[in-house]
Order: sequence, then C-alpha cells, then structure tokens
Amino acid sequence: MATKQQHRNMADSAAKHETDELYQKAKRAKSDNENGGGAVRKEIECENILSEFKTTKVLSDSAREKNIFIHGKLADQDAVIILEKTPIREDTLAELFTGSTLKLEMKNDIYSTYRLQAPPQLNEIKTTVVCPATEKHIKKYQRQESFLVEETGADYQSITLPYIQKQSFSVQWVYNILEKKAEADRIVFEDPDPTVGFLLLPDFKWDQKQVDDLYLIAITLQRGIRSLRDLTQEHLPLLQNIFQKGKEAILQRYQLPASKLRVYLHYQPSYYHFHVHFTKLGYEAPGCGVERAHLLADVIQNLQADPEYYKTRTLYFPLRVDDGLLSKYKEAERL
Ligand code: M7G
Repeated sequence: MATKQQHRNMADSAAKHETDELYQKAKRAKSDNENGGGAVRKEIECENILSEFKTTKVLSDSAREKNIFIHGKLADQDAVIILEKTPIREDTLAELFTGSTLKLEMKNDIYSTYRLQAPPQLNEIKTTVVCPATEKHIKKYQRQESFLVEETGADYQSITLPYIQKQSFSVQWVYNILEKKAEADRIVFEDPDPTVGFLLLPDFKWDQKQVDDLYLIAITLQRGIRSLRDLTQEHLPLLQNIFQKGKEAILQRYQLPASKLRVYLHYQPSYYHFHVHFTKLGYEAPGCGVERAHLLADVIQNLQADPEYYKTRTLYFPLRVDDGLLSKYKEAERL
C-alpha cells in the first residue's frame, strides 16, 4: 500500500500540467484487495472529473472489444477518454446471480433472453484519461488505414531517426515511474542495477482484476536505448536479465508460468524509452501482431548470432495514413 508521501509525489508530478487540480482531488479509499485470479487490485476514490467532459468526436469504437475512444474537452483542454467494459470474473458470479435484477426480453420454448442489471460494483467501466492530449495522441487513437513500411538500416538513419528525435511522444510518464513519482505502489518487481536493472509494473491497459488479460511492462533504468534499432550485443545481459527476472516475478506474483507468457518489444514503439511487454498468451493485446511485435527470445538469439543484427536488418512496421513518419517515407520515395 502506498504512503501518503507517495501520493503527494504523484500529485506533485502531475502539477506540471495545467489540469492538475483534476488529479489532486484523488484520494485513497481502499487498497490491496486480493482476488481469485491472484492479481492485486488497487482503488483510489476520486471526484467525477468526467462530469464536465464535452465530446468532440468518437475516434473509434468496437462492439466486439466493447470499447470506445473519444476526443473531447475537459476543463477547456483537449482530452482523450477510453472507455472499456471489463471481462466478467468467475469469482464474482455468485454475487452477480444473487445481487442482480433480471428483466425478461423474450421466452420461446426452452430459450429465453434477459437484461441483467448487475450491482454497481460488478458493472464497472475501465476508464483511461489522457489530458491534456496532444494532436499525436488524438491521431494514435483514431481508427485509420495503415501501410506497411520497409525500413533498411540506412532508412532508419536518414528518415526514421531524425523524425523520432523531433516528433516522438514525451516519456515524462516513464521518468515519473523510474523516479517513483508515479505508480510506485504498482511496482511488481525492481532490479536496481544501473546497467541491467528495470522496473516491472502493470501496463495501464490492464485493470489487474483477472490474469486472463495480464499485461505488464518492464522499463529499463538505462535511459539511452530508444528502441530495437539501438540494441547490440552489449545489451544482451540487460535483455536476458529482463527476460529471466520478469518471468520469475510474474510466476511468483500471478502464478503464471513462462509457457503462458508472450514477451515482446514493439517496433516502432510509441514511447522511445526501452521497454518490454509481458502479456498472457492467448490474450490478443493491441499490437501483438507479427507486423509490430518482436519476441524477446528471438531478439536475444538474433543478437547472439550477429551483434549488429538490428543495425543492419530491414525491419517492417505499419504506419497509419496520417502519421508524419509515413509522409517522410513518401517524400523519400520509399513507399
Ligand atoms: P509502446 O510499444 O511504446 O506503445 O508501449 P503502444 O502504446 O503503442 O503499445 C508503451 C506501453 O506503455 C503501452 O502498452 C501503454 O499502454 C503503456 N503505457 C503508456 N502510458 C502513458 C502509461 C502509463 O502512464 N503508465 C503505465 N503503467 N503504462 C503506460
């Protein structure tokens, strides 16, 4: 459980933003509820900052995924809000059946359908707020056509690298985690070694209520590594350390063995501070397709076979139609 000081630190870091008062209202109500899946759940009670939210546009939505991405204004600032219905948990079924009201829709022979109104605590919507959101955030969440780009080592140097040096998302949230100014109470494992060390914590896509959609990220303490392209043989101890200790920590905390995990990097990532994704095998996490995900085990083997593998190989990745990097590839007649 986090101390009052840790919460004050979280609020201090958010204070850099004009929307701070929204975050400062947050106060802890309860924490550390164990659930049947072995995942740890933390809860912070806060005022409903969304009551003031004004929708500008639905960026994308999915009936199958049961989520919606909305652009709008929050206290006169651009914001993106992501609403997502959460999975139904086995350990809540008894409460769901006894505590709900049922409305009959139709009955025919042995078949009947109902609308079940669950008790509020079993009817939550996972909500993510990005505020103030930049133009790049709004584009990131907008459904768009994508194109596969072919990037040689030379293209990386002449097209991609100059672009990401100027245009990439801020990694302030990563530094807040590394400096324990945010999410300190969520850290699952920490190796403090300055060269091979990392922090392992839940990705903010995961609500930690069930292990079925487990999603953690390992963030390196080293700050210089931007992405897969920067990796050479000298990073093997770091990669092996993350792979080994990350898997051990997940086994210990969530009772999930390595054979149930998908451990991978994104290329291109959204945030150019080196990190590794740990998701449960079988959970189709966004970005786990072959055009973007690189298994850490493969990365390690490739670097063992060729220390310069990721400096020289052609890498493929999708870019959305209005991504500025795509325009650079078009200008260079590489697409
Ligand atoms: P990525 O491959 O750089 O980009 O992964 P992606 O978002 O396109 O996948 C960064 C990962 O960090 C993603 O899985 C995000 O969900 C996660 N993430 C992003 N932010 C801003 C936060 C945050 O503030 N806290 C946590 N815990 N995870 C975050």
